[in-house]
Amino acid sequence: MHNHFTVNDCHIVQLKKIHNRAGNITVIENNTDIPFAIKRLYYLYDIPGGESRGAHAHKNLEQLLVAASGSFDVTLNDGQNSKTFSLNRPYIGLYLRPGMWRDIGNFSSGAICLVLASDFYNENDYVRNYQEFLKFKNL
Ligand code: T46
Repeated sequence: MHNHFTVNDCHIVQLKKIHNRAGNITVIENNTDIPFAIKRLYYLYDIPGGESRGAHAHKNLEQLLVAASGSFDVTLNDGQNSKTFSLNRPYIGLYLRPGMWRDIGNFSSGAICLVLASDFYNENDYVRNYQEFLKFKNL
């Protein structure tokens, strides 16, 4: 059970940017550019102004979040400390360890939150109640 990580174990990942006169490409390869193998990719988009997402933690899932377009803020909470990261470049990722309560908000108009995940969708991997989250963290 991955319940021991803290917000300080989550960090920004600078992704490769290949530039030419026609624009940029950013590449993310399994286990090379990020520390896990990708099993799933999904993206959040058309987020109405003022809305926020998240408000849950994952027990085992590792993720990389990227603002593929626009910007948003990710607030992580490990039960004791919290940290906010502003994502606003398609070549900057945020690596999330398992066991992080997250709130994602302050989405700019047209923002796209790209998520690379280490596993398939599994509702049993979610902790959606904050009191249960604190129990999961042994707090
Ligand atoms: C996170 C943020 C950035 C599926 O059926 N399959 C999937 O792979 C996913 C991710 C979701 N769903 C269904 C489950 C729910 O009925 O879509 C609905 C919304 O999912 P969720 O509550 O996970 O949505 P968000 O946007 O609050 O959170 C998601 C990720 O789950 C989460 O890990 O960090 O995006």
